[in-house]
Amino acid sequence: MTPPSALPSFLIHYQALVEDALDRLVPPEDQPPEHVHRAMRYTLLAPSKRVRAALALLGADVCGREPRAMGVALAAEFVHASSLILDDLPCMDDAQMRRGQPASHVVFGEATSLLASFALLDLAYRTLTRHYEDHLAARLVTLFSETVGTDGLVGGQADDLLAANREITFERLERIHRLKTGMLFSAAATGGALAAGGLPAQVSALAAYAKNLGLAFQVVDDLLDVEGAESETGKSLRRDEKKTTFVSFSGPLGARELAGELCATATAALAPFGSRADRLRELADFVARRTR
Ligand code: GRG
Repeated sequence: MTPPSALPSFLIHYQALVEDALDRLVPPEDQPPEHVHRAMRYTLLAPSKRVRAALALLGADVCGREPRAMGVALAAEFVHASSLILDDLPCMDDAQMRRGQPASHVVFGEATSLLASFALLDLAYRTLTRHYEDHLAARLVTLFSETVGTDGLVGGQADDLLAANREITFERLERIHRLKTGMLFSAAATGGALAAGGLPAQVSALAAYAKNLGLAFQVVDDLLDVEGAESETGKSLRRDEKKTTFVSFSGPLGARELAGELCATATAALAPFGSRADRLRELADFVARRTR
């Protein structure tokens, strides 16, 4: 049987493809401002599962045109890296480790980390406008801006910070993580489908899949915070003691069950694609069982 931590082979293939393209898009370390470029490359190119890029490529694949999604895949990874740098700052989660190495602010300081984060976000939008024809680029830029803004990652993070040291309802907890994690999963998958010329029904099916998968991903993240090993996850753990999490709400068994249910809801949305969506099903299976 495959060990739970094993990455699906398509994910390993996508990692190499995506990391090579990201590497070529970020200015080299010896180009001024060197320290900002170093910080950008440090977090962006560190080991990552590249799940969001995979969602974009697979979203386009089920619509029949996988290569069209590379711009969306890269934009999703730029946004994600930008958000990780911010999330780890002392004024946010104050985390010391990320992607198997000291967090950006620990190495480069807060000012450089903030600049690197903004510059990565800028590259996300620039990549979309350079990869796609005007009409599609405008649609994708709008999608990503709605994903990042106060109805997306920023909104989720803001409420997550307000909720620290407080008991919150399950509905509020779910909303925070739908915004913080689910929105970018959904933007990646639906953006990939839009880039591939997917039909509205295909885009909606992928949105339903990705938003449930995103929430399942976060539930498992909460489980890993309690049960995981820092050597495997590569990031600071046991950081959630002051937070309401899916584990503090439902206990480890309840959280595991919830993750399984969300993955089942996610994969049910793939029915219209038939066997063409098997790799998206495999990704959901990996998310439910992951240990990193
Ligand atoms: C302006 C971009 C921007 C964001 C501002 C800071 C912030 C608002 C939001 C934080 C969003 C965030 C970091 C959510 C956590 C999502 C999550 C589960 C991260 C871990 O993802 P993995 O495991 O990481 O896919 P790797 O390293 O494998 O890519």
